[in-house]
Amino acid sequence: MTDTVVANEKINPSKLERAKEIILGLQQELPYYIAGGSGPFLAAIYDDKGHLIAKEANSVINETCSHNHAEMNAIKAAEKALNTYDLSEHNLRLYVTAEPCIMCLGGIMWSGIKEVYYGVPSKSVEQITGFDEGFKPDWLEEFKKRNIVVYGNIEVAAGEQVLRDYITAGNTVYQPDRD
Ligand code: AZG
Ligand code: ZN
Repeated sequence: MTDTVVANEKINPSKLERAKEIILGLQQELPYYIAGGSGPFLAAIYDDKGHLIAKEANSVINETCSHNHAEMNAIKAAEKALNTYDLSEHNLRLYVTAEPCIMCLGGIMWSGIKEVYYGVPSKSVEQITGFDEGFKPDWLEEFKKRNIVVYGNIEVAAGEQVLRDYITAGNTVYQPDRD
């Protein structure tokens, strides 16, 4: 499935090219993190000069914490590295292999991250893996109201393949029991 790029501003070709390069790189690295016990999502935070501030994988299983999504881990690492709970003055961009879930949208909102770029859309994550990414009505518009730029559906095919491989290899789909 090839999705077209979505954005909550007029698409800036240089931002999109940079995002493609970074997200494809994250998708290529992700299998090594999975082989080491991480979950199938990877996030990186860069500053406006292109310096890498934090890069973290999902560690729900290997660190036994339901909050440990890639985005939450990367935000926490960036706040520690920069010694602040408010990242807004640092003008940071978050790049992640898949669309943020309902929890991570909240985490991003509270962090002061200025721009979000994601790979595989949630509907595709859900179809491939069975994870429940949550309800997120009009979140691109809601982020726009808060001056948070979002670009999504970037390098989708490569990201989907990593998720398929995660499932085919018999890895855990961590979920609360809803029966
Ligand atoms: C997830 N989606 C994203 N984007 N990142 C994670 O770490 C996740 N865990 N489950 N769904
Ligand atoms: Zn999440």
